[in-house]
Amino acid sequence: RKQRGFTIWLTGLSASGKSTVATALEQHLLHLGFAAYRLDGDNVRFGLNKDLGFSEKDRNENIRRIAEVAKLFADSSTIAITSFISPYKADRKIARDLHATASQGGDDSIPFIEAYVDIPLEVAEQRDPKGLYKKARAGEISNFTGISAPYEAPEIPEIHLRTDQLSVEESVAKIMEYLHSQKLL
Ligand code: GGZ
Repeated sequence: RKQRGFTIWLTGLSASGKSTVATALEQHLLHLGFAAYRLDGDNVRFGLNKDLGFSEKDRNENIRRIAEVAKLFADSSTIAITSFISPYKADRKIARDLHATASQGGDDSIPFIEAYVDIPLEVAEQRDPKGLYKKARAGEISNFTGISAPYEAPEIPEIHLRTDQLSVEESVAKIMEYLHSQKLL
């Protein structure tokens, strides 16, 4: 049977490990011969979404566009892996509902898998690889997620990754287990 596309939607705080897990998962899938493509800040926020900042409204639009693009990739039988904070529950629901809507000509919905990349805020703040939490605490960055802007954690994500307790390989293995259990691979 031909591989079906789907979207793996990673959500979590800055410095939670989203990009690291997304990159490792993409590599793993590519090595197995699956078509996979990662959408992240580097290839979306500097291009398609370079007109958007970090206000609530701009984040709403950021996530809406990313969801549309992920759906297009998935519709082309690629495994789309998105790696954005996506802090608002309502936005993640919009992304999910969009995938549930039948695609052009098809009657099938596209699977949408939410993976919560979960670490305590304190750990993210200790990691602070780019010094952004420090700047946010000092008031040099406004609307910073977890400090001066909300992060609404998923209540029932398909996959829950405690990345402060799991290695990158263990996180990838946990995602792979889920995908196999759902017969997505
Ligand atoms: C949160 C910010 C902010 C503010 C810049 N709040 O750790 P990073 O640097 O590499 O990842 C963060 C990234 C978040 O962009 P997203 O597109 O994922 O956010 S959202 O889904 O909420 O639209 C961080 C950097 O951008 N960054 N300012 N104020 N993160």
